[in-house]
Amino acid sequence: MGNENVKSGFVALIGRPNVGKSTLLNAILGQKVAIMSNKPQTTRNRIHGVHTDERGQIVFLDTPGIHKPKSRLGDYMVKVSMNTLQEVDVVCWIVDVEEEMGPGDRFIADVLKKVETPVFLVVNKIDRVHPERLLPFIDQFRKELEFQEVIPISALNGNNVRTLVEQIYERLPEGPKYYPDDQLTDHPEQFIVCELIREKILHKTHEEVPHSIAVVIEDMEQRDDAKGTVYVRATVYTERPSQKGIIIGKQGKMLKEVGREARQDIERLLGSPVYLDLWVKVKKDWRNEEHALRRFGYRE
Ligand code: GDP
Ligand code: MG
Ligand code: K
Repeated sequence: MGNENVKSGFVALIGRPNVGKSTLLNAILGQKVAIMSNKPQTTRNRIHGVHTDERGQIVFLDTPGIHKPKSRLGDYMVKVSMNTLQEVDVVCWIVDVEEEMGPGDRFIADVLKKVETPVFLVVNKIDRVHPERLLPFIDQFRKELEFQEVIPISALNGNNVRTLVEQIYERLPEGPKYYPDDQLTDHPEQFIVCELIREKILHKTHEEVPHSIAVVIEDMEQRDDAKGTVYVRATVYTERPSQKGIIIGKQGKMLKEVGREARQDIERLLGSPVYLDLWVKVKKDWRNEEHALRRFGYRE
């Protein structure tokens, strides 16, 4: 994997339903992502897809939890999403130029006020309105929040999408590609599998373990059996023995439940039976050295 002079990072896409998030991703990445977006909502911080070219790599994350919570679970989801928003390099807030700003948008603005990540306002569907309506529309949002960039686009006809990608690269740090060039768009599964396992742990332990725990896929292959079982061996890295203890639980009960729930989600994702071999290890101080990579399940 060439790491020289390339940039890489994470971008969260947020916005109300139907503003054109999927259309935009397809415009950026081609049809490859469609597989992802059609999957049932199995994870709260899904990866949508990965853009790779000579400039580097952008990993797009979806954070569906960013809307007004109606339940404690919703509360939890906002929290998880906020953590993601805090950790990514750029947040793209996509809005539909034909939709007036509403309470949902104000809620998103309030959430974004609390994170330090640069926010781009991406004004979509500009093919639908007269250009003179654009500025007053943008001003409503500017009153609520400060944006690093405001980028009007049409995801449908591709207008200005290239500029958006350029502006994203401007904000990314130098860093290694998280996936091999050829592998990622075709095999984003490993990454999602990591996130599914991580999510189950955070959820089941009620956040007694930090969000920074890392899940690494050691091995993932389809077996030659009649059902095409996928064998997954994954290691959960924690910083302290106490965290390891919590994740394993009394007589391994917690780990068993995490494994079962994660396996069910992975089966749904892959459409085949899964054998999940899950391990927990303590690795002191990995956060400092390897935080950026391990955090999102990257493995050299
Ligand atoms: P999502 O729910 O945010 O993922 O939104 P979708 O990508 O599914 O788009 C919702 C609808 O808006 C679809 O019918 C799209 O074809 C349409 N759409 C998305 N982007 C544009 C655009 O730039 N212009 C127009 N006219 N329609 C768009
Ligand atoms: Mg969508
Ligand atoms: K980051």
